[in-house]
Amino acid sequence: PPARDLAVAEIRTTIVDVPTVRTHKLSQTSVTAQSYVIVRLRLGNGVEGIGEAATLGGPRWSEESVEGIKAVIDAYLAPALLGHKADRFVAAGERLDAAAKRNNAAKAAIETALFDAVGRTLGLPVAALLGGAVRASFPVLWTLASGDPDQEIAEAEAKLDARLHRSFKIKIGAQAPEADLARLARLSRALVDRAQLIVDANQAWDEATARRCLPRLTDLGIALVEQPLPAWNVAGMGRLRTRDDIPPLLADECVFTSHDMLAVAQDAAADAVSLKLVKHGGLVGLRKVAAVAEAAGIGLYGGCLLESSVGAAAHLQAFAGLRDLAWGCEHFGPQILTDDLVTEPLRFRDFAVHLPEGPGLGVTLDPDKLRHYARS
Ligand code: MUC
Ligand code: MG
Repeated sequence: PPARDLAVAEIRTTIVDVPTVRTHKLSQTSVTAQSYVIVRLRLGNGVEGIGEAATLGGPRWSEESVEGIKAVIDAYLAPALLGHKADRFVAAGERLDAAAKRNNAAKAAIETALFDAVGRTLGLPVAALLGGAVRASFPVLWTLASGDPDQEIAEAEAKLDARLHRSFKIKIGAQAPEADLARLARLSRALVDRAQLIVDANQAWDEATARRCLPRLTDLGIALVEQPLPAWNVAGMGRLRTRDDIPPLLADECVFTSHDMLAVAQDAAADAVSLKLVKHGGLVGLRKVAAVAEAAGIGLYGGCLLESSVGAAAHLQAFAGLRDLAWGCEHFGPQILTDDLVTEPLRFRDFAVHLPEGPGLGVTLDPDKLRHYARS
């Protein structure tokens, strides 16, 4: 029957720019709008699936930009999947890898759209296609990243009062270590009794700086430190972890592939890993990285790249099936945008973000919003 025609018939890509409610500053860049590539993938049965590739400040957080992602999908990845049966996810991954090296965010957006389209066809959530959900809500943190501690304390207070977030990730590395330590001391004094505080250096420190500053973060009550060293210095992260006066370490930019994850495990270089579709090339890849981490006793953290509700829903569908998401998640992205791209945004309540219900990703693209934010 035509409803079962799962062949990929058409793949369309659109670059969108959505303003953020405030400037978001990290070590290597600063953004006032988030840019995504939205993928719409139509099957032979007429069902459309959607996916999103997020970036952060152009090709600065990683090497992919929305312009590059769109070009690679249009010229190489989409042609490789036309006619392919959408429910053959692993075979689709092989085709995408044969068509282009790396380009993980681009591949993740297409693979997400495959999962959404198949889920919609079968009337099943994507989580069910991945083995089934073990949770429907996720503790979610908020990132403080204006760089102005007065503003940051006020922002955190508002989030606490609204019962939206009680864990905060502070972005450091845009200024000298001593200035960041002074800022962190202020934030810790104001918040540490009522909230969990973690820090993300986005690779800003060298090993000597990390050796000097990390014990001070322990004194300030910082619960976790993300990617203090450059992504290449996995051995350095391992050396830092032999000390007992530093907070636990979270691997982010040093883990893209499952091979990267294995190297981090072999060097005992992290206590936890941040899982992101843009790094792992899709939901299948994310589950592979998670499996290697689990095998090594490394905790799982649900990472983000400030996705809209489209990309955030895809992550939640994948996170829903992980046995233990010890460190919660950070899919606050929809809340930092001035507007969303879906008809019904994700629900944030009681310090958690909730798995949307319904088939596929559980969210529906709003065509008017897509048109409005599309780059001309
Ligand atoms: C990153 O490096 O973790 C995620 C949250 C945030 O504020 O920045 C991103 C990227
Ligand atoms: Mg990070």
